[in-house]
Order: sequence, then C-alpha cells, then structure tokens
Amino acid sequence: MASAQFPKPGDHQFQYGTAGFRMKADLLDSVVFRVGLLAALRSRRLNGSTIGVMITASHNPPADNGVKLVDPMGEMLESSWEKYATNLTNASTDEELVTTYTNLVKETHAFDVTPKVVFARDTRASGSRLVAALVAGLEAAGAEYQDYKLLTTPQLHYVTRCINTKGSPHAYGEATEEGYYQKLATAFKTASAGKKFHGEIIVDCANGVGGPKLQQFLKYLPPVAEGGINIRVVNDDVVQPDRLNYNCGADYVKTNQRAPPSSHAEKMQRCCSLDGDADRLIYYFIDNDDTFHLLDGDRLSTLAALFLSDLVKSAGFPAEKLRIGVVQTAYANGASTEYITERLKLPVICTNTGVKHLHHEATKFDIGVYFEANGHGTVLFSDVALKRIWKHEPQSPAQKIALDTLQACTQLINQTVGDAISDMLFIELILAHKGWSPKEWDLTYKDLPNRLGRVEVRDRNIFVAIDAERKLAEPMGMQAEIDNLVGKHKSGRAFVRASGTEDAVRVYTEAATRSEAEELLQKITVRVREYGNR
Ligand code: 16G
Ligand code: MG
Repeated sequence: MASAQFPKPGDHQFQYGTAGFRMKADLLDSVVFRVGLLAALRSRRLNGSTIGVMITASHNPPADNGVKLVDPMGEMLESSWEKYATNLTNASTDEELVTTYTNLVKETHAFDVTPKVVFARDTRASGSRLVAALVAGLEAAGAEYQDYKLLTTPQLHYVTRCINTKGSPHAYGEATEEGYYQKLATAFKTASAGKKFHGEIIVDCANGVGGPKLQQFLKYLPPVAEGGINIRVVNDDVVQPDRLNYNCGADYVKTNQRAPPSSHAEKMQRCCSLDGDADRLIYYFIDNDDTFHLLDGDRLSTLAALFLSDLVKSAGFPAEKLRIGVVQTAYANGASTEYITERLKLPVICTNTGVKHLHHEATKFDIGVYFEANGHGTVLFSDVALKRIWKHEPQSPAQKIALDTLQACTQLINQTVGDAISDMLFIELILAHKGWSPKEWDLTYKDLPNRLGRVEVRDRNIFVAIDAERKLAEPMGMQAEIDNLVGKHKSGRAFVRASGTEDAVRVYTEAATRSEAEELLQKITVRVREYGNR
C-alpha cells in the first residue's frame, strides 16, 4: 500500500487550521501524502475541477514547512472540508486511512471522474521531499497532476483560478508563471503611464521565494532609464536555507517594529518587506530623526480605499453603482477605522481573524478592500462591478483617464488572495499617482498607540470571543472587568482572544498614549492569567 511509505508519526494529533497544516517539516510526510488524497477527493467532489496544493510555511523558521489546499477559483479550501483534512491526517494505520478515505468518498458525494491537481512549493530545503510524498498521494488516488515547482503562494492561487476559468467569460489569465508576470506588468504599465515614481524602493524578500520571482518579474517592466519603477531587491538569497525569514521579512518588521538590519535603508527611503511565501506586505521608512514608521496592513487598506473611491468618482460612477467597503479585524488600529468611516465615508465591516473570514465579507461589496493589520490582503471586484467598469462610457477625457486606470487596477490586483508583489505594485502606483512619499501617506491619520501581548495559560479555550472577537462571552464576568479597565483611558480599546495557531491567549490594547496602552495591557494580562489558570 502506497501509504505504508509515509507512516503517521506516533500519536501526533494534526489539525487543519487557518493556515492549513504547519509544523516541523520532518513531521509532515504522512500529512502531505494524505493531503494528496484529499486534494484528489476535493477535485472529484467538484466534478474534476482543478485543485491547488501549496507547500510552504510562510514566515515560519526554515526547519518548518506546511501544506494547504486551494479551491478552484483560487480561494482557500472551503471551511466545511477542514475537518476531512483533519480526519484523514489523523488516521493511525493504513487500514484506518483506507476506511476513512472510502467513507469520505461516499460522504462528500464525490464523482467518478479523474481528479486534477496542481501544486507548487516555496524554497525550503524540505520542499522537494514533501513534493515526493504529495505525488505518491496523488498517484494513489489516480489524479492527473502538474508540478509548477517554485512559486509564491499567490502565484499558485492565480494559476489554479486561470486553469478553472479558461475559455469562460471569467477567464482570469494564462495559467503559467509567465502569464502572471505579463498580466500584472501590462496592467501596471497602463495604470502608471505618464506617472513619475519617487526615487528607489527597497524590497526585502525575506530570503524566500518572492526574491527570485520578483527579480524575474522586473524583466517585464520598463527599465529605470526610461522612467520605469526603480526597485532594489534585498534579502533574495534562497541558496542558504538558514537565511529564510531570519532577521528580515514582513513578520520580522511588523513584530519588532524595525527595519531588517540588512536592508541598509537611507533616511526617508521607501521600503517594504514581503514574507517567506510572498502573500504579506508591510511598508516602512525611517524619518530624519531616526524614528521608524510602520505602514502596515491598515495603511495599505486605507490608501487603497482612498484611491479607489476617488477613481470611481473621477470615472463618473454614481456611488451606488459601485459600492466600496472595507473589511478589517479587531486588530485594525482604531484611527484607521475612524479615517475610513469619518473621512472617506465608507462602510467598515469587522470580522474574525483569518484571511478566509475577511475575504468572505469583502465579496459582499461591489469593490471590497480587505487587509489584516499583518499585511495580508487584497481588493475584490464583484462580477457586477467588473461588468460596469468594463462597459462604462466615459463622458469626458478626464473620466476616460480615470476609467482606464480603474480597469487596469482590476487586472493588476490579484483577486484570489493577498499577494505581496501585486499589492506592492498597486501601492507604488497609488503613490506615483498622488505624487506622495511615504511621509504624506503616513500623515493621512495618526495611529493610536497600541500593544499586543501573548499570555500562556492552562487552558486557552475558556476564552470564548464573540462580536468579531471584540468581546468575551466567557469566562463569565471577564468582559465587564475589561470594560471597566478600558473605560479609565481616553480612546481606550482592548480585546482578548485565544490564538488559533498557538497555545496562547492574545491581548490587544489601544489608548491615547503609549503608557496608557501599556498599563491597560499589564492589567488585562493579570486578569487573563487569573481566569486562565483557575
Ligand atoms: C493565520 C492566518 C492569519 C492570522 C493568523 C492569526 C491565514 C492564511 N492566516 O496565520 O491571517 O492573522 O493566523 O493567528 O488565514 P493567531 O490566531 O495565532 O492570532
Ligand atoms: Mg505568508
């Protein structure tokens, strides 16, 4: 039996979480083999649509790896299937695996068709070994498959959608890496025609797969001498595996609130960082007083919303024809939410943490902008919006220019999932249109000081969050205590939630001053410890 080559390690319990399966790479062989079976099953359930499998552990250390499934339109695996992934990977013997699989074929009403799967991986050393396990699983399930080798996560999402929409009115593009570069480069050139880029931008690629891919992409853009964007790629070493995400990358910058030492940014220079699989993006700069300024996912979101709402107006659309909305989580800085509602006059929806929740809510608008504060996000255009945008008749040359730009944006933005390369080009485009340096962008509003804490307790599951994780339903009485503490601080806000990825509780606080945010964090942390260890 094929699975005998990939035995489940000991009594390890696996769980398909918000980011798929992710852990030390040497625990993953059996998991990836079984994900191969599951991908085939998912394809059969969807009558032979192509399913994507990405092998990556994103911003985790080099010794980790992970695997996740991509649904046909490039979305994350439908959440009702996460439990099947969990069941399959936990079957302890080959016999149990066969039984579980056979039952799933029935339970999911899988069709009797040849499954189709595409896959890719990031640059981790364990990647090719895990690909072998995946292929064994796919072959055991009788699947047709195509290996796209090294890709960023969003590229694999793009390719999956292209394959499944080929020949339809919703065709998304050429299902190749080159097709991806061509689509984005063409859109970027159209949307930035005649605009000037403000100096050089440093792009830190976390020594991950984004490095070589961005280098490759640059070949499709006009040269700097001809007015093209001036991108300096740093941290693109994928030869020494230990350097991946080490002292660099979006997660490092966001968590440590400082630039990677290796980026050597000058004062006031525009910088950004991707994460290890290039689906997260964070901007930053160091001002003339050596103060570090972070432009995180909230900033990407507010800038995108500002630009798109202006563009929609300038192109001559009445507001009700293209409703723009923004989706955030409780982690979004209160000042960003206020800016969107009060200044941009746009609706904001708050959802649970995790990209799939934001993505889902964003589909409810004609143009849905969503970003997590950590830099993962994108913009979604509904089918109706796309139709209106492509059919619109501009009434003046100025409307035509705005419309051309808006149309190009729908091509530039990767609508399947947050995509650091695509998001970066979009942000660069906006800054060029506005003639802004990061300083003007930073000045659009002032972040409220905030703190994020991590508390380990005996049982994190007693903390039950409701209202998009802004309040605690349990333990009884705790929310009243938080409200009481928060009420003592100007612009105070706080929430507590159990982490979905670690055995810990997260505490977020915000207040008018840094010391108040800190004080609030300390006081709430004490209460979390007390309740969590009872
Ligand atoms: C996962 C999520 C990320 C979220 C984080 C929260 C995806 C692809 N990733 O990494 O969006 O911010 O979990 O982690 O959805 P936490 O539950 O440990 O705070
Ligand atoms: Mg990532």
